Amino acid sequence: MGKMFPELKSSPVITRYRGGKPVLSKKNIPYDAECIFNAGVTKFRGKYVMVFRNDSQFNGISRFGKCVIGIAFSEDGIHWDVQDKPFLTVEDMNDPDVKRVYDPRLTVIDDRCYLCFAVDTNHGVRGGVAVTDDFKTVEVLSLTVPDNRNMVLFPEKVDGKYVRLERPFPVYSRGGKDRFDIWMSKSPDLRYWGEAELLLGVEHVPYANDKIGPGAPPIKTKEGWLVLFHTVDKDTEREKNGWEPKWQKRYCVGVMLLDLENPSKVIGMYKEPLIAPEGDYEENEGFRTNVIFPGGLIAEEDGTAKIYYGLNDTVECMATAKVQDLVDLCLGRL
Ligand code: M1P
Repeated sequence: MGKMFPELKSSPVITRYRGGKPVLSKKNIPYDAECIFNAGVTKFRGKYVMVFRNDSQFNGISRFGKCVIGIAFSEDGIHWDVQDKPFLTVEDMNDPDVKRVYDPRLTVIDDRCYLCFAVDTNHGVRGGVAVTDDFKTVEVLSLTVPDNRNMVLFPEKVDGKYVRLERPFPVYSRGGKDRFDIWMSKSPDLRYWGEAELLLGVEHVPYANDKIGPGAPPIKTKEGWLVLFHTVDKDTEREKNGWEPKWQKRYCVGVMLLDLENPSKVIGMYKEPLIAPEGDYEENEGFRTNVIFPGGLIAEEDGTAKIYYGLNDTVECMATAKVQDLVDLCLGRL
């Protein structure tokens, strides 16, 4: 166990929408729903699109019997029109090995909408890349070997190749426990991936002692690719939390900037959390507690960024900041 970080605070550049209360929760869902969280959000052909994880059929202890990816559309990124049926389910995968689909992310590339998602299989966790043009049919382009997840795509090719961030989770070679990092790989066609390299190690984040992972798909700014990621610190002093008997992890949002031409180069990182769980609602309520899990970052024309995050594996929330402030934090100007 590394050092503990008892006091983590969000950066003052962040404003929680509705004081941190949800933009989407189970009460908005027209079918069986319990936990609505870890959504991917993008703007596609003039509308906001959100794909969200929905766990349902809670067993009363710590497990859910069902998990689907739901879909909602919005004119303003705040009020959501949830579609009557889920967007992607285990059945849609047509693969008896797949047991669960979850944690979707969205990236628009050349007017097509790409989905990254995780699947639990009988043989490990795999990361998927899929494409849709109408949010009715989905074509799965590739699935990684286990264990990998939290994949996000860059919104355009860099130096002629598609680029993704990902979070493999090696166990034997990293001491038999969580110690996971952010990697990058490239592809000529979004099907075949290679040129893998380490982007950011957990040891490079001063307020994490457990693992990190990509969060929202990167957005392009004049000074670099802006990336939100999640960070985890574990404290064995933390006891019962949420609905589970024991939950000792805290998830925060981190922010970094990657070189525009060579995105495997981190050119800046804010040394403190961008968003940390704060207050009773975030620290003590929900299925889990102390979890802020980013999945969407949208840059608006007025320079505002909308940051979407799952809270406590229970609801979906949003915060705002100025894009320039996020860049300045990374570059040590704020
Ligand atoms: O419960 C917190 C999170 O735990 C996992 O995150 P990671 O990828 O860092 O291991 C995932 O199950 C995620 O969905 C969940 O929010």
